Amino acid sequence: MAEEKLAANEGIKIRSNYLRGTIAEGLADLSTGSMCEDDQQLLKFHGTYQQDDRDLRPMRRKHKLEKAYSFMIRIRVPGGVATPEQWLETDRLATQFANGTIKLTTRQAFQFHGIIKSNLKRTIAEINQAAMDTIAACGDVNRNVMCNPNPYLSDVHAQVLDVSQKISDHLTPATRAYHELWLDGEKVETSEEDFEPIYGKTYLPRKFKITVAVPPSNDVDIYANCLSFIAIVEAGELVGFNVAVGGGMGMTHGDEKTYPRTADIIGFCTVDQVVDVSEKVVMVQRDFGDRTERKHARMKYTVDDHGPEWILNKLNEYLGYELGPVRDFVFEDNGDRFGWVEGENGNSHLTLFIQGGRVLDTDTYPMRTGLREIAKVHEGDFRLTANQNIIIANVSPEKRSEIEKLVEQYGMKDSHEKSALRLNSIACVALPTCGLSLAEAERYLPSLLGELEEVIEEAGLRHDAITIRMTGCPNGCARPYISEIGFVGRSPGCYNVYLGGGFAGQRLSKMYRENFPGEKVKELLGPIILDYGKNRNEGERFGDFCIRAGYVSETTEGKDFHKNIKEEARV
Ligand code: SRM
Ligand code: SF4
Repeated sequence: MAEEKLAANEGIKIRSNYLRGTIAEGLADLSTGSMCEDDQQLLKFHGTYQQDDRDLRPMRRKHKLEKAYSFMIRIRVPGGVATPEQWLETDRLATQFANGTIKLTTRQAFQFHGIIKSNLKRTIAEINQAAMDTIAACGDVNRNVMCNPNPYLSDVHAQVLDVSQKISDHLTPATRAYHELWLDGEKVETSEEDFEPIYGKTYLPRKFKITVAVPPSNDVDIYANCLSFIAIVEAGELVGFNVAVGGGMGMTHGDEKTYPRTADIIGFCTVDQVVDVSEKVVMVQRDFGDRTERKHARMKYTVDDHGPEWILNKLNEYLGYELGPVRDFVFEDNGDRFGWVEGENGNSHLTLFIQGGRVLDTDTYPMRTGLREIAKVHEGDFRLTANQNIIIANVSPEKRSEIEKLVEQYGMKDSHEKSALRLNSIACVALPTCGLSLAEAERYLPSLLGELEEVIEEAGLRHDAITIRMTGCPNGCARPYISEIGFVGRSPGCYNVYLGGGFAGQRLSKMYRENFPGEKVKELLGPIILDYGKNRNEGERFGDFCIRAGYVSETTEGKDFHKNIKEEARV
């Protein structure tokens, strides 16, 4: 296709010489805190975003200063597993170069915010020295591969984690640009010397996301990913994976051609086939994804444009063999299990609730210090969950009391003694760092939850899990459209309110109110929560109840998301 018809980013990729662009020159120019626009796009493939502190914009504008530019760095943590040494290094770098906090993301990764340009190279180099990396944490490539951190099924989990790491390694870009730019690797002089065997020069049309789940837990939200593998365990043995394609969340307010979509399960593959299947699905998207319109370039639109059956046939053709028929499985929920649980190997695992995934110290809650002290003595590992929480995993019986003491000393003992509503909440970063946010999320959801908890108590629902998620814009980074209550930033202080998502993340929600003031949400949702407390059927979930009681109609597929919205929703 002629270059002029392609989306602008395609040209940037083609001209970049495998993601180099003029990044080296831009980093050396310290007369400005920013990078040129093309390099900002390329930097994403290296795991970093240029941002500016939006709280400071008015003041900087008033004083005619350049925006307060800094960089966000995303560290890939395939399967969400980090060693105590990696935790300690992450913690050190957060103090030395970032804003003193660590963000645990909704894709089991670490993020730093507030790194200034002159520290960018050193920070990325030191992340790599800690045996972690940032390549392909962002950009038009496969991102951090998520994996169920369920400690109940540790034998199967170990195998599944191994699978997800293999997928991650196999799909990591091959370009030597990353080593050259950040790790002082040998310089490649001509583009002929570099290569990308899977992606080619133009990489993918858009970001690509993979996850691996172990039923009955869907805590990695397979329905929101481009490609997912659902572990099938028969007679205690991992026999293979169901393959799901075409999930995604992002959309644009007011543009009904964009919509969130839940993935379709199209077949089954064996454990030996899984890496090959990932590669070939990526190649189908590489070859058939829309490169002319970035808003229509995700795998979910490729699946909808051609149909799941066509995708399956094309995939079988690329594979040279056929996927098997889908096997039975059941997902019960997409949340985390808090507190201590015993593993199969006699060790135990402690899941702690981290509000909004933000690891920081406050005057009343020195959580970051506590986790640092735990990392100093911990002999197991840390597992990041896709719900932005943390598991102190694989604690031996001998070590458990030492860890328990530290947990108590730093005030984390009751981290999970919160309402089940709060424990099942997720908020994206939003303000002040995210350049796309239209409203607050991480900084606002905790207080909104406090208001809703008053009604929850009144309804006697303190221990009843309801999933609730908030994002500052419609991009959906906290996967709000598959939660039972979703808030999506529309304008400062106002949110689209969605109800009716599936408790296991299996069904999209429906808009209940558009551009609704956050301060009136308790008034809006209070009566529904009370109605649910009184009139729900045995075992009925909040999302299902909202549909049965007629508050919203059911969304059956992505293309249906903007349909059948009640008139009063728009008032
Ligand atoms: Fe996201 C863009 C943060 C998970 C959909 N996301 C962004 C950016 C980089 C804003 C930007 O482009 O300038 C945000 C940086 C904010 C900041 O200051 O840190 C951002 N996304 C996040 C994180 C950190 C949210 C969090 O609070 O945890 C998550 C990082 C995950 C990771 O470790 O890789 C994060 N983003 C997601 C998810 C959830 C998921 O993947 O399971 C989604 C929805 C699923 C999907 O991809 O469809 C998601 N982010 C987006 C989109 C919309 C994409 C689309 O199809 O339209 C954008 C905007 C874009 O790509 O143009 C976006
Ligand atoms: Fe930013 Fe929007 Fe993602 Fe929130 S959902 S982090 S506001 S892009």
